[in-house]
Amino acid sequence: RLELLLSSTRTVYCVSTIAFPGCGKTTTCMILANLFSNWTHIQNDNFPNAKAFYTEIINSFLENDVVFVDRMNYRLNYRHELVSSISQYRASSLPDVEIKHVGLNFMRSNDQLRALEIAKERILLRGDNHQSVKAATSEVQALALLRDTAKQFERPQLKSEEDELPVACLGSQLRGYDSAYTLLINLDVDDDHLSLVNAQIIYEQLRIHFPQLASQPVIEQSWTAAYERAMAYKPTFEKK
Ligand code: IDP
Repeated sequence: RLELLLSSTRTVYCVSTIAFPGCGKTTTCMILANLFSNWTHIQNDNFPNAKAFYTEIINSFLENDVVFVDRMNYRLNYRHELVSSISQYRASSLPDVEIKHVGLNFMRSNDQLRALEIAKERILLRGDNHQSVKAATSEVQALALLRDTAKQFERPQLKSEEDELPVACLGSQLRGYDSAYTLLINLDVDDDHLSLVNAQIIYEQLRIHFPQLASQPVIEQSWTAAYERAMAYKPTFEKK
């Protein structure tokens, strides 16, 4: 009865990325958000400050069941800041919903080498076609950002001794602040794991863990259409 009394009207999913630039965060999140009208995607790079970013996330939960939150979150502290800011901001304006956090860790493997090569190629190819990383105008700066974020990257760690991260694990299996995730999905960035494959892995894991959320298999044509739209994306906002 207590459970009934305290039960929320709706569960929403805050699906946030953990990656360095060029891993395909934006593309992967966009592919998934393109599949359903009540799934959406919010990029930190489209907002001038944290208040605007978090306000948009909270507002998005009113009409969406899944909000992909696209930010690097490559350090444990940033992930903690995201989760705690969302709970602060929701307190003032969001009615009774339960927010579950799902992490998308693009660095499943300990070996960053191939992922870094791919990210570098993509960043250079993307050129100035990004809100803040302008690889055509200032290549040195763009590559320094990649190097610095990769160096400082704090991979989620299991509590148990084993080093290999499974494709999916529960927050209770993770160390420290990462235990705030209900589910962590671990992805690779390599020649076999381009953004479409990663989006499909994420969808499959959401289906396994939250069947009510992703109840139907997605047909091939829908994947292709969602992918093509995501790959054609060009940002319009300039972030200083
Ligand atoms: P990021 O958000 O992690 O920085 P994105 O902007 O999604 O990464 O991707 C970086 C660049 O690589 C973009 O120009 C994007 O179109 C391209 N890209 C992303 N995924 C793929 C892929 O699977 N194959 C080829 N190019 C991709």
